[in-house]
Amino acid sequence: MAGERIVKGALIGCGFFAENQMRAWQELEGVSIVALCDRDPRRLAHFQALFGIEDTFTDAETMFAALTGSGNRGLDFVDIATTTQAHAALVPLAARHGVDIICQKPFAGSLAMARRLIVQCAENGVSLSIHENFRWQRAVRQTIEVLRAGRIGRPFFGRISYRSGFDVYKAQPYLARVERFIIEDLGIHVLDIARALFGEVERLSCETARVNPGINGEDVATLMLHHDDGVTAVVDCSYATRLADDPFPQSLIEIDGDNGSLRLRQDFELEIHGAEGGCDRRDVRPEPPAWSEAPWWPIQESVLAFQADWLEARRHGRAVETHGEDNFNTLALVEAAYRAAAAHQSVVPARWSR
Ligand code: NAD
Ligand code: 89Y
Repeated sequence: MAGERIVKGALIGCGFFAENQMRAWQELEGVSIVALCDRDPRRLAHFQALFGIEDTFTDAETMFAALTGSGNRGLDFVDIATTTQAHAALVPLAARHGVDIICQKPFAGSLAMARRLIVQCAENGVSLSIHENFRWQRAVRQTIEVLRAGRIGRPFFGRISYRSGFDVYKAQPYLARVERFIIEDLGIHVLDIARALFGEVERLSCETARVNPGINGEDVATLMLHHDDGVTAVVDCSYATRLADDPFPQSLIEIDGDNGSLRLRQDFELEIHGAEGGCDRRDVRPEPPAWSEAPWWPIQESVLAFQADWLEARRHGRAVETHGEDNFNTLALVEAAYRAAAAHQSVVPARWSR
């Protein structure tokens, strides 16, 4: 890395989750966030003080004009950490200014908008990466790697379960107001894990419920996926589950294959059961960064891992796993889940094609 040019980025959206992204950028070598943007001057000032970054803007257009183009200070990428409503304006703006783009989930707000933004990035020759971090949690990643290495043969059944009663509305009050809650906010990550494990989905069905009367959307969802390769997977999510030992924010995973089974348990133990009996047990607990705080360890660790991979991918001229086109297929599962829940029927999800 010695002698390599520092990659310069700007962060748009100085909110709750962006703090993790900023801490991760500051921990990584060879990258520097040189400017901050938030339309709320108080949040901007808070981040400026917290991270010691001088250049701040309340308007993204002004920021790009100041930092890009000939004779300017230079910008390689933008990290968009706003909520979804801002993507439709910010992604094309960044693409027009020729900078690579990282954008938070849930991307774009609709499949039609996602398609438009993906095409605009391609036409402007900039990369689009979606900050889809759950598949980068150490426990989840190790499960993916053991499966991909063929340790249990061909999988035929999976269950990815995320059940908690953690008060997510405290730090993210907008989650109580949205009409679409758990599938779009959280299920999207779990569906992305399902794709990372078992590939694309041919059809799915879904049932939802709202248990908490104080919110507008669904806080429970149970999905059944039929994957192209024949795997049947159950994805179940809940923010209405009361447990003395709440696993937030862990995804627990069960996979049965024709040559063994995997079990990712709540105590961060990954069991690899062989066809001949016997079981290897791996400790896959998070190795969280120093700035990480309970219970967010697995997520904060995965933010650092995702951003480290993005940087590595950029150095080697490859795309990250969750590039725009890839994430379109995760978004398509979210859309299909809401359609399936409304119709009480199984639905064939859309799939990316040009
Ligand atoms: P937030 O409301 O706390 O922060 C968003 C910030 O963006 C606000 O400060 C707002 O003023 C700013 N903003 C909005 N539009 C803007 C614009 N056009 N220009 C400049 N600034 C603008 O939200 P949050 O809880 O931090 O969530 C942000 C995103 O992160 C959401 O999409 C959420 O789903 C996602 N998120 C992801 C994870 C994960 O693990 N990947 C976890 C939590 C949240
Ligand atoms: O917004 C959500 C996410 O992406 O991960 C967990 C979360 O913060 C609450 O569901």
